[in-house]
Amino acid sequence: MRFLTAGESHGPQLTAIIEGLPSQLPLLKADIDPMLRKRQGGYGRGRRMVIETDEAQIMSGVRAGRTTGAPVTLVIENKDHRNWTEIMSPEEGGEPRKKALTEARPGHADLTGGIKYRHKDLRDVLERASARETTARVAVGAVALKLLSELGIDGVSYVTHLGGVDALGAFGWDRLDEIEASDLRTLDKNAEQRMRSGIDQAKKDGDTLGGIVEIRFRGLPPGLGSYVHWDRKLDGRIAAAVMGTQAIKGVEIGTGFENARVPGSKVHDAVYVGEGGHGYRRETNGAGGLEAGMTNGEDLIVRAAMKPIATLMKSLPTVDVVSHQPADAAKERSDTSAVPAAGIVLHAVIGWVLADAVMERFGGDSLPELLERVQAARNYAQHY
Ligand code: EPS
Repeated sequence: MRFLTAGESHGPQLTAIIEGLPSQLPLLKADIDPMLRKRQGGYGRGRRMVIETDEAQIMSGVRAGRTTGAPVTLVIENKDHRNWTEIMSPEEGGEPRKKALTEARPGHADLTGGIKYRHKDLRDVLERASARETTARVAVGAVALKLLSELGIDGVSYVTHLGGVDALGAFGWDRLDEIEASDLRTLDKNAEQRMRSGIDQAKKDGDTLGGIVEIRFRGLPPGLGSYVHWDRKLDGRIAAAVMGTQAIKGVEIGTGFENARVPGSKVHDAVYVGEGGHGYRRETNGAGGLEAGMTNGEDLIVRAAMKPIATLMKSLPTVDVVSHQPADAAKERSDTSAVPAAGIVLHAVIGWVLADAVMERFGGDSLPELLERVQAARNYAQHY
C-alpha cells in the first residue's frame, strides 16, 4: 500500500490518495472523522483549532460504504483558508505578499528550507512544513485502523510525560475510557493537573512544552515484518514512520533504552506453553511485541519523544534572510503544547505501517480473501 498527501496549512484543502486497499472494506466518513476530532483536541492547543472542525470527504474509491479496490481520495477543507485567499493564491501578483516571513524561526524548517528551495518568503516553506499536514496523515491512518479493526487488531495512545512532569498511572486495556476522558490523555490525575499548570505557565511565558507518548496495539498475528531484510524489519519501518512525523525526535520500542543498562537475563521475555497446552505465551513484554523485526503476537509498545513546538511567542535570536540583519524570530500563532495530538498522529501512522505489513504478508484483493488468510495463519501459529 502507499499514500501521498498534499496541501498547505492555509491553502484551500488537504488531500490524500491511498492506493492498495483491498475491496469490500466497510468504510464511511464516520470511520475517519472521530480520529480527526481527537487530533484537534488536548489541553494547550491554540486558536487555530477553534477555527477548524476537521472532517474528511471521501472523493473516490468507495461506493455504498465499501471500498471498490480503486484508489481512495480523502479531502479535508481548511476553514481558515477564507482568511488567507489572497496570501495563498496561486495567481501572480502582490509581491511581496502580505504575511511574508523573513525572520527564520530556529527549530523550524524555515532557514534550511529557504536555502534548499531558494525561497526568500519563508512562508513558502512554513505552509507545507506545518504540522497541519498531520491532519491528512491521521485521515489515512484512520482508514488503515479500520482495516486492522476488521482483523481484530486495535490500538491506543496516551501521554506519559509532558514538560518535566511524569504520568505514573499503569496502562491497562480496561482503562481506555479514562484515557479518552482526559484532555491530556494521561492515566494519572495528579500529574495531569501539574501538566495543565505547566502549560498555563508556558503560555504566559510565551514558551512551549514537549513530551513523551506511548502507543500500544493488540491482536497482531505473529510474523508481520521480516528478520531477513533490513528494509522490511517492522521495528525499522515503525521507527521511520514515527521519526517521519513532525516534531518527533526520539523513538523506543518496548524497554529499548532501559535494556542497555541490565543483563540479558533481565531483558528477554521467557517463553512458556500456552493455555490449554496450545500455542505459546510470555509473561513479560520488554521486547514490546517485536523480536528480530517481526511481531511475536504480544502487544506492540512504542514510545516517542516530541520536542517543544518551535514557534515561540518569546522569540529566539535569528537573522532576517532579506536584510541579513539580526532579528527576533517571527512570532506566528502557535499551540503551547500538542503532545496528546502527537499521540493520535502516531497511533494513526503506526496503524498505517501495521496495515501495510498485513497486506504485504497476506495480500488478497478483497477483505474476505484477506480475512481467510489471516485466520489460517493464526490457526497455524496456535498449533505450531
Ligand atoms: C502550526 C501552526 C498553527 C497550528 C498548526 C501547526 O497553525 P496556525 O499558524 O494556522 O495558527 O495550529 O496546527 C494545525 C493547524 C493543526 O491542524 O494541527 C505550525 O506552524 O506547524
